[in-house]
Amino acid sequence: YGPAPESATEALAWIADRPVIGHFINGRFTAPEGETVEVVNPATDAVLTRVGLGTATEVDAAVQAARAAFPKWAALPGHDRARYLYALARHVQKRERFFSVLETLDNGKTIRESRDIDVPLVARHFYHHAGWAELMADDFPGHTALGVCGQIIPWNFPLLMLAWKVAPALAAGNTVVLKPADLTPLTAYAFAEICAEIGLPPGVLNIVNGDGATGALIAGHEGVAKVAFTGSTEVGRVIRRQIAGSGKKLSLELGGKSPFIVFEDADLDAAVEGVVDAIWFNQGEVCCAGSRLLVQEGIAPRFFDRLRKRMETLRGGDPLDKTMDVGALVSRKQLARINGLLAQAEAEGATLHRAPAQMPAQGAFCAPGFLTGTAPAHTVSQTEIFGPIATTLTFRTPDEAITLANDTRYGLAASVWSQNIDRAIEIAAKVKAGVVWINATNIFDAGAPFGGFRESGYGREGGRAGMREYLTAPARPGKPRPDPA
Ligand code: TXE
Repeated sequence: YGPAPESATEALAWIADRPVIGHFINGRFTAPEGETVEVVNPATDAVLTRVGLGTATEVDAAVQAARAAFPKWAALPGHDRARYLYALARHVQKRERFFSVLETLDNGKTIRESRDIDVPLVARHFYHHAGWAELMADDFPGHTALGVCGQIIPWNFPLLMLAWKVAPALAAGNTVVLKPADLTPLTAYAFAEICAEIGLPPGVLNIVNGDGATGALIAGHEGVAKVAFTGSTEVGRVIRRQIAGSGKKLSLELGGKSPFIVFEDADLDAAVEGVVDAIWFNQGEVCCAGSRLLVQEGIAPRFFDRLRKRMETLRGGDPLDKTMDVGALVSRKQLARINGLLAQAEAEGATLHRAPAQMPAQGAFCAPGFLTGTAPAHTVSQTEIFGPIATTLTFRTPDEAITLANDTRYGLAASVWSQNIDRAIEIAAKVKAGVVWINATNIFDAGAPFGGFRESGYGREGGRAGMREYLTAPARPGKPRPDPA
């Protein structure tokens, strides 16, 4: 297919120069004192480099650095903090191509997505929050920053999740200790290099690499005032229990099983394209993926037919090839997990429709597809697959659609497709989800709050609501004191 893979020379040279990825503490890059693990390119199984697993001493050093930096950073006039955020945005933009390739090598996502979606959204997020830093004093009078924020992020959008966490925290005047996922530490490390380059004051952003154990050390550290986590519902639950009663502020952005509801009067071509974005984008490794297709009975056979035809045109393979629609999953472990769920679905009576495209044998590739013949009680209808496979159910009436849509322990996102806008709005209001898209899906904006209900977590990221997560409530004006005289 067409042009040669985008050159990865610069990113590969950068990686070759860093045989071990350590930490970024107090403005300095430190070699890991503990164990290191391999960082693998999931599209080729090649070992790219190694990454340190942060120890208690390293976490403590990072928290102490963040504490020391906090008073000065919080006291800076908003426009001074904004200047740093603008500089970060500009530097990411300037190195857009490098960051995109690095993300694709580390995560397996296609270069089209890292180049056209992840990295531009990262820059947008820093620009947007630079604006908040400037406006804070006027828009949040009496609010103050919290202190040190411990932020733990997953591997599906490594740099973008960093941006979602770091930009509002710094804009509000907090300092940060962030832990990337051990599977995908590269872009966060390159971002730390930008922080050093622009002269971000030491200690304002610290990055400690590591796995779950390092994450637990950060969440549990007594110097941390707020914990922000994106990841699995299981780990979210562990963190909530771990810090209960500590007085720490907590926001959790967890899993989902988001309904994608197609009514008979929908524009079917648009809805089919919607499914492409909902479940095949980023290999389905998206917390708000439209992973449960609910299709009105009268159009179901026609809709599934069109979907199958569209699926046949998807191209899967080398993520660095600009023409690819589907890249590799993040790891072979995720591939095995997904294959296990699919085998279980078939054992429970479901039929798996798979794109005929040949996926490379080497690497963590998973052909896109969807399941029919699934019932609401099937494991696969209730469990987050986190891969490019949608489950399907049919419904007859709008009420039935709402019941099915809400038949989940999650409540992150939903998408409603109908040309009857009154009906679409009515349904949207009845679906329990933090975000509902109408005739659209997976649209993100730095100014729009994102977050879930129920087991999808709580707290919002983005916009005004997202800023509030990083601020104390204003001191209540007390009753005027009686004049002692
Ligand atoms: O997630 P984990 P995993 C879902 C998705 C996926 C499943 C498993 O269904 O298949 O989770 O993925 C850190 N204290 N999502 O196991 O473990 C960990 O190091 C503190 C949905 O990779 O939740 C990483 O940085 N931190 C999700 C981060 O948590 C801990 C995105 C996420 O990893 C920790 C990712 C602990 N005890 C997976 N244990 C989404 N909402 O987008 C682990 N971590």
